Amino acid sequence: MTNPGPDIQTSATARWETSIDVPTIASRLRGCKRVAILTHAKPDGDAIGSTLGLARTLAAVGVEATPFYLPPWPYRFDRVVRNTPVVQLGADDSKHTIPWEPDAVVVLDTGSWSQLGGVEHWLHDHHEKTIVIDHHLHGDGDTAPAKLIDTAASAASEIVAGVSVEMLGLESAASLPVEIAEPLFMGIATDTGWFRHSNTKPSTLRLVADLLDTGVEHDRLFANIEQSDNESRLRLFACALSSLEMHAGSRVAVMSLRGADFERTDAQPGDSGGFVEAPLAIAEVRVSAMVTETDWGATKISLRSKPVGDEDAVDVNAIAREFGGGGHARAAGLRIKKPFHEALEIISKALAERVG
Ligand SMILES: [Mn+2]
Repeated sequence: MTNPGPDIQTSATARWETSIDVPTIASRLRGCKRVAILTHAKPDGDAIGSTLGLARTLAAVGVEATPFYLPPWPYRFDRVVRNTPVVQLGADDSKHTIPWEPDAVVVLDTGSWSQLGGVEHWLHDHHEKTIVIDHHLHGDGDTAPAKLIDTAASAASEIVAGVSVEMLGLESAASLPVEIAEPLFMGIATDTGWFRHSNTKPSTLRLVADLLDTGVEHDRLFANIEQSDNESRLRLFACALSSLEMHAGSRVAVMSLRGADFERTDAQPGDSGGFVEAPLAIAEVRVSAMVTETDWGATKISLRSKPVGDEDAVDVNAIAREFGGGGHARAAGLRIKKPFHEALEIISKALAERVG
């Protein structure tokens, strides 16, 4: 941190806990002229869905709001953006600046400095104006004085749905305009694995039913988002599958991708997203890891887990945190600042020890 401010580490607001409620957020944002909306680097469906949903809600009440996205941008979400003005920040500039002075800054779907790298210095300068809305178990409390953290929410989009209903003075999400409901549905659908993961609660499905009432075309969204791969991605998937190694009596599955695999298949860095789920299809597998070589001197690792028989799912968030990463109990990620082969050995050994 460059400028944490006086006593920020010891003050109550520096803890990762809620310090603002939905009505207060709604009234604060309603009083703004311009709002900057940020989310984590490499935005996923929930990051994009929650930011678009909030931006369109603010636009509906006459507040100018722009989402800014740290790279890389996942092309499969292009259609959902429609005509909402968004800014994709460039990849080559590690220190980004929002080109105008906002009255408030809202950070969605993260509250971790490690996921906000490109805008960290700018956020430090706008600390007092920042509101974090997130559903992750862990984050950095000093990212904002105002935080709304609901770890029971399936997605940040679920929390934003409440903010939208409040801001528009509606009785329920069933009355939202469809252009607001659509990205929020997308955020919840993608963060729950299309309503399969453990974060799918009865309350999630009730909200989703309300969002569908607005006219969201869920089958078209599914096709646009999940069935829009290019050929390179499928060929890269073949590379990942053929790299599969099993450890700890088939309780741990590890796949890996080298830089050369991306070159050979003409795939882009973001193209391996979701591959890590595939080995969970094997009955015995408790934990699946996807180990990816990068060209920036570190090795990227995604972890997933599932319950098997009467055994609970392994807490992969706890394992990721040992290496400075994090995420959710069944979906987490980390980086090891070692060359590929070394990192592959370290994580394979660590998983075999903890899951074996
Ligand atoms: Mn999320």
